Amino acid sequence: MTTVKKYTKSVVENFDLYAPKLVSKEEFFNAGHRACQGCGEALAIRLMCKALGKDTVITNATGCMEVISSLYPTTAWTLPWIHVAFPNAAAVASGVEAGLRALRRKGKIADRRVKSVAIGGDGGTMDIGFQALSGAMERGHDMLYVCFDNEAYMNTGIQRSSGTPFLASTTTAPAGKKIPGNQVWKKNLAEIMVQHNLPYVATASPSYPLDFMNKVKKARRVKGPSYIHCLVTCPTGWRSASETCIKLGRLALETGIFPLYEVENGVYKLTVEIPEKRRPVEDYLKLQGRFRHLTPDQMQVIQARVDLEFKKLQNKIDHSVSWV
Ligand SMILES: Cc1ncc(C[n+]2csc(CCOP(=O)(O)OP(=O)(O)O)c2C)c(N)n1
Repeated sequence: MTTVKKYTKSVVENFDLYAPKLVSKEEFFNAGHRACQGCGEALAIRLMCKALGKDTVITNATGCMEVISSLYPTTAWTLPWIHVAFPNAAAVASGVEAGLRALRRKGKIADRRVKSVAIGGDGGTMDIGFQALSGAMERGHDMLYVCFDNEAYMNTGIQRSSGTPFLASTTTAPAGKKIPGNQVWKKNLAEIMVQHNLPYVATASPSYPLDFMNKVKKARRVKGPSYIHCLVTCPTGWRSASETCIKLGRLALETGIFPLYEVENGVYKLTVEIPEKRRPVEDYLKLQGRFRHLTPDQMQVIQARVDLEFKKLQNKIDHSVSWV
């Protein structure tokens, strides 16, 4: 079993990436947007933009972040930003990248690297935008895709998606007499992206801001396709107190429900230490009204699945081989 690096050691090793004085004070996603109180997604977008810097074009699939950031006649964005339909953010971002390349080749724009970045929610990424995402990644565009996974179609009223956890109550899979919430296990999109042989894939959380920004910077440097799967708290859909936004992200890690790792050219590595004795999943579930109906037996079923998935990840960390 490989030893997991402590976060502090990682900070030391990557000092140039982590040092607060190198974190831009410039804002590219500004205050005054209409996100809910305690929205993890808005916080994550702000951090992502700081890490990306100004030479970036954002393509935003329809969803919460587009709605809250672009109420006519205002905008929270100071980066070039394109709002596109629900299913095609990856397709448009790949077109942006190809267009920039053509203009540079013809000498019509400065010979400077501008990163094309697509963003979408779990519905826009894992369900309806999946075909566009898979195609763009497979074609090998020099672009980054970041999925902000709040685990349901939140913008339109908390409908379940393939990112919704097992047994969470949503408006289209409501816990009641017939069913105890969502009936299927969450899709592992980070793993599906690894299977596209991408040079860089990572999981992230705004509860670990330096780790997240470090990953965005790494992905930005990759010359080719990269993917980051960012778990973000949604107090409205998760029925959680807004002040637990950061705490829930930490509990997701400490329980092993959402480990933070990266996969560089096929090599898996945990980037934030997970306690040797993980916390029980109940610590995470009990803070969220969407799991309020769970019985101790149902929690045990979830615990067993989390233990299994964690073992599978640890196995990949121990045995993965680089393809470069
Ligand atoms: C083709 C199409 N189907 C449905 C919609 C309606 N719609 C807009 S946003 C949205 C939900 C977005 O969910 P998600 O991608 O998870 O992002 P979130 O709002 O949760 O951030 C839906 C269903 C649409 N705009 N276009």
